[in-house]
Amino acid sequence: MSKKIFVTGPFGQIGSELVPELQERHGKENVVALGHSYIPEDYDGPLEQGDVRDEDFMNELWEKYEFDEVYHLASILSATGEKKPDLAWDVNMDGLKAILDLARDHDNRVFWASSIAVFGPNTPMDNTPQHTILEPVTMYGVTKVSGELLCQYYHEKYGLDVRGLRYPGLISWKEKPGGGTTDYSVEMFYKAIKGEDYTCFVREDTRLPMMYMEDAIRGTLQLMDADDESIDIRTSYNHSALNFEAKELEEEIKKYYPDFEVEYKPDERQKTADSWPNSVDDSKAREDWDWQPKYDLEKMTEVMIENLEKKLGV
Ligand code: AKB
Repeated sequence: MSKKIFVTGPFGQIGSELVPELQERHGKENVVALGHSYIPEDYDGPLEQGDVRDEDFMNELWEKYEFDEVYHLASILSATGEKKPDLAWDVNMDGLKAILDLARDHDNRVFWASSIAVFGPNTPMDNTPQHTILEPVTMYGVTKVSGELLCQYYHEKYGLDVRGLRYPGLISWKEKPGGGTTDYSVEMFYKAIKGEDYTCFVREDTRLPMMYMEDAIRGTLQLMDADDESIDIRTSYNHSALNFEAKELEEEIKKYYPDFEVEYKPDERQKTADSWPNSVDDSKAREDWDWQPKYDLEKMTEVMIENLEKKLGV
């Protein structure tokens, strides 16, 4: 059955691939996108422009559309958050609180994007468990841990059906990521395909959990489709697919572009990368709602190159 859906951050890396799937399921007219600064010229569907933190504006939207479900994706990511910590706190926390309040008052279901940024240097680095030490060292991570607890609180206190995923670094060709620590994994593809060398901002032995976007979107919809009784994590689920060292990605890309050269020059983002796990245990997601990734490093590299070559006209 069609639902009225509201999406924040609809034109970001995740939103640009999730919105078409939601439009497919519920009909274009039923998916309302909340644009902020960047709006693609060819966007086709109901569109509003404003700030989630503007209470009057948001109340008007709820009156106008009578939403059933919210996908709250808008967020300042880790690297931008380190440059602008106050902004990251305001956008990530006030934005989430505003959405949770509206959803509670209108009996909506909510999806919220958390991240591996909830983990920190004291967290076990390998196969990081679902329930573990959460002591992040970035403002982004602080907002994600606080946000997870807030979601759980709204579920316990008000019965709000809120669900979330701790996304790893997401790799996609449709829309570039912006302001994250894992952005190098996407940048490397663009440079190789354009025939340019790449200066990577983390060390070559930096290993991080990553995921191809198609897996991330499938996981998101699968989580939202799951029966209420099978969901027993209301903070956010560990969500995992693959992990690699930066050098391993370079080598995989070199199978297609043997002349591709990468120089490793770590900058301040290395500290954030070092504080995140090498790999994440997502067995809870697998048990509760049958999560199963499809893309490994080889397959992801193949489809990234195939699609980016088309996109860039190579
Ligand atoms: C970032 O690098 O900030 C994001 C994330 C892992 O949440 N891609």
